[in-house]
Amino acid sequence: MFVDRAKITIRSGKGGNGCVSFRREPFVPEGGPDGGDGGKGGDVIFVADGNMRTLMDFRYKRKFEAESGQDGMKKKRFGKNGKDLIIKVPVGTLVLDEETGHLMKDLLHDGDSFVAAKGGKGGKGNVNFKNSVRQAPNFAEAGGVAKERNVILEMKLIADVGLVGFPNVGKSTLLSISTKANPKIANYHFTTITPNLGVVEIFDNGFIMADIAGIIEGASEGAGLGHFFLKHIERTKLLIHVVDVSGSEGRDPIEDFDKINAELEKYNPKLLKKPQIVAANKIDLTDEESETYLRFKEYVEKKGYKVFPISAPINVGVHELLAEAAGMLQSLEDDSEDDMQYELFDFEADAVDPDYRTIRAYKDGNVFVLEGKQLDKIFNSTNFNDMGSIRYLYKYIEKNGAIDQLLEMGLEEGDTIRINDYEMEYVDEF
Ligand SMILES: Nc1nc2c(ncn2[C@@H]2O[C@H](COP(=O)(O)OP(=O)(O)OP(=O)(O)O)[C@@H](O)[C@H]2O)c(=O)[nH]1
Ligand SMILES: [Mg+2]
Repeated sequence: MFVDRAKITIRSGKGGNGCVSFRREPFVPEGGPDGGDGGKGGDVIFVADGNMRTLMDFRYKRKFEAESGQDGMKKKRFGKNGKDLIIKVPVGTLVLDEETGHLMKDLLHDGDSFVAAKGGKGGKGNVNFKNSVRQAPNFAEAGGVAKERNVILEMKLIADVGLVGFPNVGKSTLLSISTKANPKIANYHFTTITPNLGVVEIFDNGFIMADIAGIIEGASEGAGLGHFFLKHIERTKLLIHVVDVSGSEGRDPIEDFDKINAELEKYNPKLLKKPQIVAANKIDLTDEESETYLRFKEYVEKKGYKVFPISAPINVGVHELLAEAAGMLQSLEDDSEDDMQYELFDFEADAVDPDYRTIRAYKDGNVFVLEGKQLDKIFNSTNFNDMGSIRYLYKYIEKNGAIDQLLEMGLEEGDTIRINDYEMEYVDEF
C-alpha cells in the first residue's frame, strides 16, 4: 500500500533555565553572582531524503521531540544546547500546519530542509542581571518554552511516468505486467480508485510508474474520479497514454485519444506539454493490419506521438514500450520544479506576534486576573522567594499599564491579583 499522508506531532526542546548562584571562595566574604546561562533547546528539522519513498514510517511513530537545553550552572558555566531532531521525509513531501492548513514548506530536492519548530532560547543566568544598584540578583531567566504543533505531511506521488486513459482500457494491467505492483484489475469502469505505484526495472535505472483512476470527459471539472488524481501526475516527467484500440466498448480510439488530451489540457496545460507515448492496447482483440488500428496509428503519429501496439495481459509489445519510456526519461531534464501551484505560507511571519506584549486584565469574582504572552515569559522567570525578582515582574506589569487598568476596574489595597496560578496581594507602595 502506498501512504501519502500522515499526521504527526512535533515538539522542540525547551531552553535550559539560567542559574542563580554566587561565588563562594574562602576569605572572600561576598562573592558576586556567577550563575551561567541555560542551553538552547533543540529544533525540529525536516530534511528531504532521496532514499525514502513513502511516509509509511510515520504510521507507527507519531510523536517527535527534540532535546531540551541544559540548565545553566554555577561558576558561569553554560548549559549544553539540546540536540536538534532531524526528521527525514521523502523528496516531494509537503509540510502543512494542521491548525491553519497552511503550507509551511515543500521539500522538493534531496537535502532540502527547514526548521518546523524552533527550540526555546536558553535563559540568562543571574550573572547577567548584576548592575550598579543590584549587586546580588537573586533571580535568573527561565529557558524559552518548547514549541509544539501538529503537522500534516503530504506527498504527491512522484512517479516518473504516469498512465492516463479512459476507464477499463488496461492501465492497471499494464502496471501489473511491468512492475511488482499488484493493482486490482477487472472488467468494469473505475476499478482503480486510488493511485498505484510500481517500479519498472529495465536496464540499469528503474523508473516509477503511476496508475491512476480512469479519466472521462469533464474530469478536469470534476466528473468521475480521475480529477482527484490528476494532481498526482502533474509532477511526472512522461505520460503513457493507454488507448483501447480494439474499440471493445464501442468507442472510437481516435475520439478517446483526443478527449483525454483535451481533459489534460483543461486541467493544466502543462500536462499536455509533457512528452507522451501512446500505448495502443488490446491489440489482440484486433490486429496491427486492421483498418481501425492503421487509421489510429496514422492520426496519432501525424500529431507527433510514438505508438506502440501492445497486449498488456499477455505481455506483447510491452518491453518495446517500456524501453522507449526509459530512453526518453534519460534524455529528459527534470521539469517538475516549475509545477508548483501552492501559495507559500510565510512561516517566519508566524513568529512576529503583534499580541506578544499585550496584557489582558479582567475580574474573576473578587480576584483581578492578568494574562499575556510576554507576561507569561517574565512570570516564568520570576523567583518568588526574591523580592528583587518580584519587583522586576511588578515593574513590568506597571509599565505596561496593566495596574492602571486594574485600578479602573476597582482594584484596592489588599485585593488579590492572579497571574497564571500565582496570587499576590496588591500593595500600593512596593
Ligand atoms: N483482451 C484484452 N483485455 C485486456 C487487455 N488489457 C486489459 N484487458 C482487460 O480489460 C479490463 C480492464 O483492465 P484494467 O487494467 O482494470 O483497466 P484500467 O484502465 O485500469 O481500468 P480502470 O481502473 O477502471 O480505469 C480487464 O478485464 C483486463 O483483463 C488487453 O490487452 N487485451
Ligand atoms: Mg485500473
